[in-house]
Amino acid sequence: MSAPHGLRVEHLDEALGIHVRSPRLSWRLPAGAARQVAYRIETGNGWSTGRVEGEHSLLVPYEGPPPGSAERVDWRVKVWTDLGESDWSAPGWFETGLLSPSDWVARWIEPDDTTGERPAYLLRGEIRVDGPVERARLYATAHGIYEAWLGGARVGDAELTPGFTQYRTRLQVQAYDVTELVRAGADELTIVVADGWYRGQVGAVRAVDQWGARVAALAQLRVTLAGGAVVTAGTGPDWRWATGPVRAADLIAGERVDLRAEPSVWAPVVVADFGYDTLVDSPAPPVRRVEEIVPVAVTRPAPGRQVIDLGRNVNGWVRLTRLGPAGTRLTLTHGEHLGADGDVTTDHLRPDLPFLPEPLPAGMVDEVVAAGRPGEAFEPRRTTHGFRYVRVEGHPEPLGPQDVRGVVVHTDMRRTGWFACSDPRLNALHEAAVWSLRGNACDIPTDCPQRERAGWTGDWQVFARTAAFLYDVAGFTTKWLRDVAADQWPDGTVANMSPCPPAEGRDSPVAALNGSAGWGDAVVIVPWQLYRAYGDERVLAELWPAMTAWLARAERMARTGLWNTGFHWGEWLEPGGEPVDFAAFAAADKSDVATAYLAHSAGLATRIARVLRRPADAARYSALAGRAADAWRREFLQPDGRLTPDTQANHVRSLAFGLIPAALRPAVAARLVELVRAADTRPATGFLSTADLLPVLADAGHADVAYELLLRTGEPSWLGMIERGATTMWERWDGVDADGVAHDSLNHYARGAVVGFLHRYVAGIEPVEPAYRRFRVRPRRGGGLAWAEAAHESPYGRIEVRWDSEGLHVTVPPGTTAEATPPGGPARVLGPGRHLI
Ligand code: RAM
Repeated sequence: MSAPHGLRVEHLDEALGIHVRSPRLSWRLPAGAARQVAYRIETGNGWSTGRVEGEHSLLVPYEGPPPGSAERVDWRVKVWTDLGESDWSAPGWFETGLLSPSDWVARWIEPDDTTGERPAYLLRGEIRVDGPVERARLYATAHGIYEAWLGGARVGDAELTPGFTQYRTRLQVQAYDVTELVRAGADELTIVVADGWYRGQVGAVRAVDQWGARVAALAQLRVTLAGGAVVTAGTGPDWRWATGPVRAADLIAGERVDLRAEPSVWAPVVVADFGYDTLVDSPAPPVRRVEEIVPVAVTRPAPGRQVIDLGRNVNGWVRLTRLGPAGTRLTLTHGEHLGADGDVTTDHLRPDLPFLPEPLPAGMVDEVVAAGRPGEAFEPRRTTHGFRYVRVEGHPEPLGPQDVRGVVVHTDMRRTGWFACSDPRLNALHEAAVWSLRGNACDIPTDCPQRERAGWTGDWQVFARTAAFLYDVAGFTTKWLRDVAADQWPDGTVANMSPCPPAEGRDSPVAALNGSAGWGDAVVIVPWQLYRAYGDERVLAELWPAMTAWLARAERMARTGLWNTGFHWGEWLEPGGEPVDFAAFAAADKSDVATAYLAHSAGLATRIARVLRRPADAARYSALAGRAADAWRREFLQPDGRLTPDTQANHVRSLAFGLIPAALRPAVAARLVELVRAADTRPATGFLSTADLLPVLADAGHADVAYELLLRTGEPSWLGMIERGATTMWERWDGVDADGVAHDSLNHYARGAVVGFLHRYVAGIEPVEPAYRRFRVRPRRGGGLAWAEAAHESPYGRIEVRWDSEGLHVTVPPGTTAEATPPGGPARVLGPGRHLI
């Protein structure tokens, strides 16, 4: 292939319905080329860059005529490289959605339901198309979650649309190519709407009706006929609604379906005026059913109960294809763990919050009544469960693995990172972290897929960097950051979770729990990690107002330089450190954590300001970082290098954030080693510093101790989780205790950030310049490993690293440079191609 390839628009594989008028275009260099010297882009609407000198091949802005609504722009690119002038690439394209409120002729409609029930509603209208269709698009969204059917066919394969955003100000519209589905003549368009996040249970307290007490839908069909005429149709006053087989559907509680039910009487809809101002596109790929799992076992722990075991913990649902005779009522209870009796237990998943009178139900219970029709199946696509096991009650027949599939559901991100080594236990640990990411990327990055399912800022703050190695999370994270910004209070407070349900936000009884250091800092740290991984400057510019508002608040709260006011989660969940008395926990001083984060985030803001060419801001944030670091040192660092508090976390954080003067770093690192030894060579860190524990040890010359910790078994340790059967990472080090009893969530990625050590230290791949344009390959061998390898599909192409008895194998993608350090040898600069050094 002598042409550029892998064309992309923004961070999307399919840029249909975008609202960006100047989308950024990326390509990969022709095979065999090492360096680009110039490029030329041409578009179908007559724009040409001419020959542009330089190496830019990522996120080059389209600067042609601003496209109008529903406009498709084809583009192609050719490059000049060390091989000479290339051919034109195969064409790429992007297509805008409905860009202006005035493009909408469709009206918002609601089912006029006064029963107080929460079924999935069917909303139906007739559309008429006279003449042969050249191109047809459907633009759709809902209050609730929806899917569309045109004629008898499902539109698209996205699930849980329109996705979860801060609906108050941002509601995503999906665009679908329905050219193949629209027929000349009359047809029916049906929108099925269920509660979803909009009206169903959300957040830590599982409040309902957070954005409204009614569901609604908005859909507009735009058909271009063969002659060029455009026909538009959509939801409106002539539509009707009914209920169907889905009697109730809640993302957390579960779904109840009666397959015998015929649609109720069709009644007229109500037209509502929600306007079109909040409608946005999604920079992320949609949620899909991405994989199916064949169960590994079906057991019968008690009469009438069958337990299906998927063999691993996932997010999604099951598809059951044997439902029994008509009238059979099946109850499916999903869980992550089995009790001593071999039956599913969900006790550990019941939210037990200090201000609730009693723990809430765990939810995740589906119910289906069979109609006895041949070929019928149950697949509850309007709920999600975090589960490995399903208890089926009420089935008259024995079930086998052939009757069930586990359906894995998450944002359909591209996989970009892999790791393997000679120790299968580490490979299992890596796999568990990957599955925790997959289990918690359901349109938003969640803390866990079963209990709160909330976009906790702290959790993505600690994991985003590792996630960005494993999957392309650029669009997914950009989308979430827009909600973080939308949720920000006028005083700069960043909400605990985004999208933030009103029940947990500024006007809620728990308002004071928002704005914690380490959590709110996600607004600075996460964009920075995106920039490093993908080279995206626009996301930095877009989030700049939000990050500076956050820093301004912290600066105000840290009047003396020390951030010793406000509520903070602190290090959170150190072994044995769960808050017993929440009031005492909330009142406890966490200024060591908060001040360290202020220094760190202000330091990142300095670097971000430089990227954005804002020298005055860079100077300002550099001074702020310096003041916070000084205040931290005055309060927590003794002249001899002793720290208060004398915890692993404090040592890790201060080393990782560069708070320790160079002369004292060896002493602080040595004390960290002592603390690790005193803890029986085990981690004693919580949420915030676990990811940095092994890296700071390795950076300080204690890679041997880092490896010992990594390979430690028993509790607490990472491999201890694997030994006790974890297939995803646990929220607590004792997620399953020595007696086999489960505690809290068994699917929280936060502690899984340790696999970043596998990528960046064991395999040794780390970006030096954004998007891995220049990257380091510096494996730190140890732990008795005979070999290790990793690959990362970087924006420029695939990086591969392997070390073994032969040496260090490195594959450097076109357009990039590696600084590779072979065992014992000095670093060498490597250009594109394969190397063995
Ligand atoms: C828990 C969540 C989350 C964490 C917060 C502070 O309830 O599961 O992981 O960020 O607390």
